[in-house]
Amino acid sequence: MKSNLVCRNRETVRINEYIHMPKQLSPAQVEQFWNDGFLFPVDAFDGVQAKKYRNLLEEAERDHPGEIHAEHRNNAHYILKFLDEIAHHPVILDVMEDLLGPDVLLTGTVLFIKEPQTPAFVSWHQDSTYTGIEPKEGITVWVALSEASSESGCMQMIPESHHQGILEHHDRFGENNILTRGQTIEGIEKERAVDVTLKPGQISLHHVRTVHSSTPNRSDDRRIGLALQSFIAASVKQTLGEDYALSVRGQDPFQHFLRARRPQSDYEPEGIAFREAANQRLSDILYHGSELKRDY
Ligand SMILES: O=C(O)CCC(=O)C(=O)O
Repeated sequence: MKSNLVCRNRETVRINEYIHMPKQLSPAQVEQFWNDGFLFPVDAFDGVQAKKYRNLLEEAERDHPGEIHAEHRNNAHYILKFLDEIAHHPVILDVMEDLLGPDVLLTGTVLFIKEPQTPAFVSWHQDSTYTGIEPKEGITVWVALSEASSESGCMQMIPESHHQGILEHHDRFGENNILTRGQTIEGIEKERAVDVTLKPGQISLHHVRTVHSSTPNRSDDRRIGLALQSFIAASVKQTLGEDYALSVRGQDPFQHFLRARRPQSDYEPEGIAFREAANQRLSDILYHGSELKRDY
């Protein structure tokens, strides 16, 4: 089963390569992604543009703290046009098409912000453990809006860990653990971990079964990332109720997800209401079977 999945991925890539060359990645990068389960850095936009996006985000945090803050971090791209623009960035979508094929959906976004010199961390986990997607195939793109370094608490990945199925996770709900359930895989060989360092405007990609984590921010700047979480091929299903997704590239011939709404302007009432509805569905999915529940 495990090797079938892997072979199928590689086969899919080879078929894509045969029909058309990758649009953005080199064939070596495509191979590296499927072998390792992650790839970085890829340049999406330059540092000047990244600073503009960061300024817009910090303006939103300052002027609309009820909408954008650490506990209200999910799916802000449904109410802010610049986040919707990042989610539809042509370089990012070309990269997703290179890896997932012509029909691509995006199921959501999460703002992962760690304040300077704070203990917030993310425990070792696989993204698709509680998301209900089947098969557990897809890619998270993490967009750096500030420097992600070893000091500022960048993500760490375990190479080739996506070749396994879902490992056992224990819900820890740790105080400084900013993952929803504080879900944790024990016994990771940390010496094999690779630091995913990024400059503002660069992205990393990881498979939704790749084991990863991140440590506290010990730097004097904020560590700001937008996780596009996750991109899936249109054939992937949601098995824990119904969820929304954006059709971001190609067609959506299967319609396994409800069609999400894009913002026409920032903070429009329809957008705010839609985000609340989407976040409620997301919360029902992520906390399925859990006795405890957090606000994010
Ligand atoms: O931003 C972080 O530190 C962790 C993000 C993460 O786990 C993810 O994007 O899947």
